[in-house]
Amino acid sequence: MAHSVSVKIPKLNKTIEVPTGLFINNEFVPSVDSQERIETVNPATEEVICSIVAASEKDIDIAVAAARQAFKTTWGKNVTGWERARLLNKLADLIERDAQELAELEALNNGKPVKMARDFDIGDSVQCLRYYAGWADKITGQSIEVDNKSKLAFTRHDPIGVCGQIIPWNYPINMWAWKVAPALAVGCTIVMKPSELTPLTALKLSELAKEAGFPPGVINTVPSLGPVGGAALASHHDVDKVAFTGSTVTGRKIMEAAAKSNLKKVSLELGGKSPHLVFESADLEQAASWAALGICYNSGQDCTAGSRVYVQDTVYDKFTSILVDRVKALVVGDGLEEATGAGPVVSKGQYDRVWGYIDSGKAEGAHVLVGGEKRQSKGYYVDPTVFTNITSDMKIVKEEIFGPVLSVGVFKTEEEAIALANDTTYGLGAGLHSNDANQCMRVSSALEAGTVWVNQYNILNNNVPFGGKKQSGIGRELGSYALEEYTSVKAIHWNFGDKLD
Ligand code: TXE
Repeated sequence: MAHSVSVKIPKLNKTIEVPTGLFINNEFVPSVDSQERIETVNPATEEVICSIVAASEKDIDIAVAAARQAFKTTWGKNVTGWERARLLNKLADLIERDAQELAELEALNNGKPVKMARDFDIGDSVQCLRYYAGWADKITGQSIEVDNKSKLAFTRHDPIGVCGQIIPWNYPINMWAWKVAPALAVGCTIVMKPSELTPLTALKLSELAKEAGFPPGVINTVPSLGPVGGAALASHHDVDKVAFTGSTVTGRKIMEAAAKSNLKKVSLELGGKSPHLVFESADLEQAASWAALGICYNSGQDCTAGSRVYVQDTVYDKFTSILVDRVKALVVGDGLEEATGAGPVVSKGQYDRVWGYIDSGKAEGAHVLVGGEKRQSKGYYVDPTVFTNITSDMKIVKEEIFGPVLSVGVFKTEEEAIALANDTTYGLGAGLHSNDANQCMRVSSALEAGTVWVNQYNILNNNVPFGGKKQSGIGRELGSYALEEYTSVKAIHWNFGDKLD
């Protein structure tokens, strides 16, 4: 069977070849022992785009062996930081060259607007690769004086080895770049398992990695069902580290599998139920714009989606009326249309899940301020839905929905606002809007979250760390902090003269 399929890229009005095989040792190959295929679907039309090979456990073993071989020979042994940087920069250039094509493929498979995929997801990924290219020749340890002048200790930050990377479907290109760039910069090799819902751009990026000149086995891409390929990576005895972004439920399984196999290093970026506080001194127009963006961006399929907004009672009415205007202004439609601000949610499963939450909000007595009605047309669309009259025990307030569904509550005092914000098992993001500088400092210190945004929301930078507290995860991505996730510190104690009696 051919290892590629022709896919029509509508806006560029051309047909491209999308690889459909497993990418191992720089070649697209079939499974060695399985006929299983993954069907990719366009969530705007519900039509199948194409089907691709699904990796079996045996295929994962082969990919891990390829990554191990590259780590032991070419990549892990002879390739300098300069060369790693050159290749990362080259890959960034190729992604930039093909940005429109990749953006359209992403829009077809994920549903998000093309311009968002191109200008944000891809733009940011290119920057991420270049940022870590900058680190590749700057991995340094310390030299440490010890208690004897004839001795010295020093540290080396060695690449940890073969990394299993399991990524989700909400930002397929971004999550690929966030995982791949720091791992490659320090000299690790990779077995990447993209989400079974959105594997197409990861396969296209693998093709570009080969074109950039990465040696065989450095990046291997094995689309597979989570409980097959993902679980195999997490429990593999020859994988040194697993990096995961996805649900807290699956994160727990991955940690358990790591513990039960070889105690591999684990980093987890999991779910959230991020609070957004609006105090009476805030610029309400701005706060409403950020709150709307916080829940509508990427159709709410964002681990830091600001899904709980709490507003001070004195400005509640004014704020909610501006918020309704902002939410209604958003154009929800096919990601291929120029005017679209948010696309459908990614899949039938996610559509049913989000509507299940909307129904539960109604059943539990919350008030629908805007949205909450199903469309009768094709496509997995969910119009932004805002609930008020909420209580802390409602499912829509407690659980991650991962759709454009916002709960708005009210508070009287700063203490109450902080208590409401922190009343969650999650701790990924949090936002606050206030023009009182002391209050901004006090509240941002008190919020239990890995990232706090003050007078803005959901803005990330490649040089600033990102990750969660509580059940939102372990470890940090981005910035220099991510390098620690992919290195292992070795202490060397050197004796250059001391003799035993
Ligand atoms: O997630 P999963 P799903 C949350 C969000 C969403 C919910 C369910 O609330 O509604 O999770 O989404 C792989 N061993 N987030 O079911 O299962 C899977 O193949 C190893 C938040 O899609 O966590 C995919 O590659 N891997 C999140 C990846 O895990 C397994 C982004 C994520 O899928 C596996 C996505 C297993 N046993 C969903 N089972 C965020 N933090 O941004 C599945 N996978």
